[in-house]
Amino acid sequence: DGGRDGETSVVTKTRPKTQRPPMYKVLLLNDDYTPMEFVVHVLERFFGMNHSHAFEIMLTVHKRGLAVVGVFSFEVAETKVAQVMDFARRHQHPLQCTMEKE
Ligand code: NFA
Repeated sequence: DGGRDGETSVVTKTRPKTQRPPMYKVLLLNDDYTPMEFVVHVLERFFGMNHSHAFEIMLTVHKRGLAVVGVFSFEVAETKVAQVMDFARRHQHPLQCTMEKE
């Protein structure tokens, strides 16, 4: 839709809509039982955070109930959630990790 180009003095440019893949937020949820050190370890191990950043995010989850720990493509987010859930289960901690479309 080039508008009225050629008809009047109004000129518009068409810009093809570039498609970006949907992104997914990975959320970590607070609970009363998972040790703080375990959560810090999870954030370092699966989300590549350094110790002080991991500690900061862990405290945010602890205080606010949840936090976004990363934003990824569907496949990567799905893998992170599965890895965290499996790791927590193997260590018998109730830690919950979920994802939602951004
Ligand atoms: N609330 C947990 C505790 O006091 C710590 C925790 C933080 C658990 C973040 C889950 C997520 N031990």
